[in-house]
Amino acid sequence: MKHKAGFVNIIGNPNVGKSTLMNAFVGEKLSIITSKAQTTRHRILGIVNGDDFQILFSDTPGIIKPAYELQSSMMDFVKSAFEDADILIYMVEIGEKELKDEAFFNKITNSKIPVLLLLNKIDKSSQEEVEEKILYWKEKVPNAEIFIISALENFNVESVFNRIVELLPESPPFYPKDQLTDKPERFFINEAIREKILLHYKKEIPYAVEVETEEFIESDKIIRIRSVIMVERETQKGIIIGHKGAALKRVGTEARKDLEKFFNKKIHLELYVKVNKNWRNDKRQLRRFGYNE
Ligand SMILES: Nc1nc2c(ncn2[C@@H]2O[C@H](COP(=O)(O)OP(=O)(O)OP(=O)(O)O)[C@@H](O)[C@H]2O)c(=O)[nH]1
Ligand SMILES: [Mg+2]
Repeated sequence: MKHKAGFVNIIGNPNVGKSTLMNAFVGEKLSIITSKAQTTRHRILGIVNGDDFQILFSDTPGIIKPAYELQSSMMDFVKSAFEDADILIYMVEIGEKELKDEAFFNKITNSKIPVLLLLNKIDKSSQEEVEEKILYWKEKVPNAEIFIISALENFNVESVFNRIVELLPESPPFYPKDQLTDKPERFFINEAIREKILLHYKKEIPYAVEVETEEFIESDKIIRIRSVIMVERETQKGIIIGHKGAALKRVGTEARKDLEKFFNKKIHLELYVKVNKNWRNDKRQLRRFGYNE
């Protein structure tokens, strides 16, 4: 049998469920998920291997109009996902309209490659509403094949997967067949910590935070990790730490539990907080944090 392989890139507005879908396809928690917009900041590869196929899923940040350098870098990841896709997944959720960004939306409607439009979160919706939305999207994106899904409840995800396998071009694998992602271990540590910050802090705090792992020492029984949580202002540092350090402790405990599952090993996690003024607009620092293609 001929081998198939290709890039299947998931794009759409913030918070529609792109990361939930990629994790469902891969069967691992590669991408963090929260109810806040702009949870995903990077392009994250999730690889699914079969005997005669390899699918390279890319989760990408939700499409926004960038207001600062970090967000511009996030949109560069989206652009790159348009460039190398063999199949595009355009995800929308029940109740939303087309992308506000016209240039990106035109790229979808003028796409030369197959577009699968996934209408997600149908678990939140009535049959009539779903039918009405299908008609709406057929007219807006006539070149797309439409699927209704619930990424959260794993409804119809398998039909989409089977269709992807049919559409994959013939190609040898791009990555070793036992590889799951292109990101290093430290990336997933940073993300696990950032997820807890998105979950537990309000307003601008999560958007002012970047996490960097400075130490990762693995022995037989335990992994020792030291990570720094960077914020933009002194007041934010106080909020992250909380009264007698309780808030920071909670982040550490919850992230450690997730990481113990992810690495399947005991973890010792040390966290500290540092002010790093204006990192979100500093191109040199953003590069160091991995915000470049
Ligand atoms: N009810 C319902 N909720 C869903 C579904 N899929 C995702 N969600 C929820 O929607 C929220 C956003 O999910 P994510 O997967 O983080 O969305 P995203 O598109 O990756 O978001 P960004 O990374 O911020 O662009 C989370 O609270 C999910 O639990 C679904 O099928 N049904
Ligand atoms: Mg996401």
